[in-house]
Amino acid sequence: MTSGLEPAATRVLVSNWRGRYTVPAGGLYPHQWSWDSAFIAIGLRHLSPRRAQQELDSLFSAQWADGRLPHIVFSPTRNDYSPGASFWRSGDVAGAPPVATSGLIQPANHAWAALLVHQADEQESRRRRFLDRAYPSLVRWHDYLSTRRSSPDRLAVVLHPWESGTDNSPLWDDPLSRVRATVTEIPRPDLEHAPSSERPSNAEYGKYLTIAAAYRDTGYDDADAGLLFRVEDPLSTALWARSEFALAEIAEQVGAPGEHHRDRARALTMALDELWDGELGCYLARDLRTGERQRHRTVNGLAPLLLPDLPHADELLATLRSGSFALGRAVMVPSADLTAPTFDRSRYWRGPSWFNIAWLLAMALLERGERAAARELERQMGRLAVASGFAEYVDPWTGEPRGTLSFSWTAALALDLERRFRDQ
Ligand code: 2M8
Repeated sequence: MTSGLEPAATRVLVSNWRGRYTVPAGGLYPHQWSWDSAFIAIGLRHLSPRRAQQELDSLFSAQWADGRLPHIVFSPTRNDYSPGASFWRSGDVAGAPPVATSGLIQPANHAWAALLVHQADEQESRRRRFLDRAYPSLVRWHDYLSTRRSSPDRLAVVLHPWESGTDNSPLWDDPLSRVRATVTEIPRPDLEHAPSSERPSNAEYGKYLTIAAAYRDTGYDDADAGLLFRVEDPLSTALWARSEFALAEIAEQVGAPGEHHRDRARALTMALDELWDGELGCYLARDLRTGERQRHRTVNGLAPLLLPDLPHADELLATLRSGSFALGRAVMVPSADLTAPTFDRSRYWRGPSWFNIAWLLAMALLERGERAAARELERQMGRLAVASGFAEYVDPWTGEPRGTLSFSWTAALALDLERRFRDQ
């Protein structure tokens, strides 16, 4: 057990709480983010199951009529984040909620989070009818993914690097190289909260805004043939599959049939084979505009370890332990291949180690019977979370803090993992 973790993590989560949801960080990210909220709820459930429910309820209340859960739900009181509500113009779209949101999505970890929140206090969850409310939202969300965001090979598709959650991963370099930035005004309020060497570049931001504006200008039409970015992502596919397994359990809790969710989860697991690269020993992303696989080992490609009956699990575990990710030797798990020319130890999703990824891989290792390795990740997460001031990410060799501090999912997930080991 890391001394001081629980009170310090609690302070972060309390100070980032905004009455119905938690901001990822007070300065850099002053709104509600989709996959952050799910990770945050997983930790918050230990402190207040009720707040954890509210966190997810708040996100679900911003669901679009087509079923999408937006990647950002904007606070009306803050306009110091870019691109903000006036860029996304969700109010112009039929079927968008009354509150301003972005039109993008993020990886689907929500059903998994909802199940864990329910399990934290089943009585309180039943009393407040939490799953009865969450279930229909989650069904519509997963139906949106399956009807609007599946590739012909039935893999999860991202229409923007921001949708992957791993914004400037090397996986997106080649698809981005084909995008000509037409947006020239690039506000960077983020650089007031983190050094530019730890954030995506201006060139990347120009392309991010161009791709987002093109999508917005179609009225957020997922099927539009002119969209500038369309890529199959193994992380989004793996989290969606994992959440389908959870949704099967939620369905059964509310008296609905669950088997078709399990079938979908198994189908997604099988579909991932399209992205397997035996030579690199990792799952890859594939650009649907060119058909090219993106030959980079990244944590996106390790995420399928979360799925049962994964055909290449042993090879993937070997990759995790190899020099590329150096499990047990590096600090937590570097976000990208330590040996690749694209590796950058400070810059966001191109090398630094992130706490949500360490948590996901610790879950996978635990479930695969690799308890000692999971335990080591738990120890590192607890120690580094406190020592770094709950950094957003850390240097993968020294553990030095990078990005912003007092970051909510760092606090939530370090706390969750510690509780799991403590309670066993
Ligand atoms: C980062 O992404 C946002 C855009 O969505 C940004 O850079 O401004 C990513 O790390 C993403 O995964 C995360 O959800 C978000 C908020 O923590 O920040």
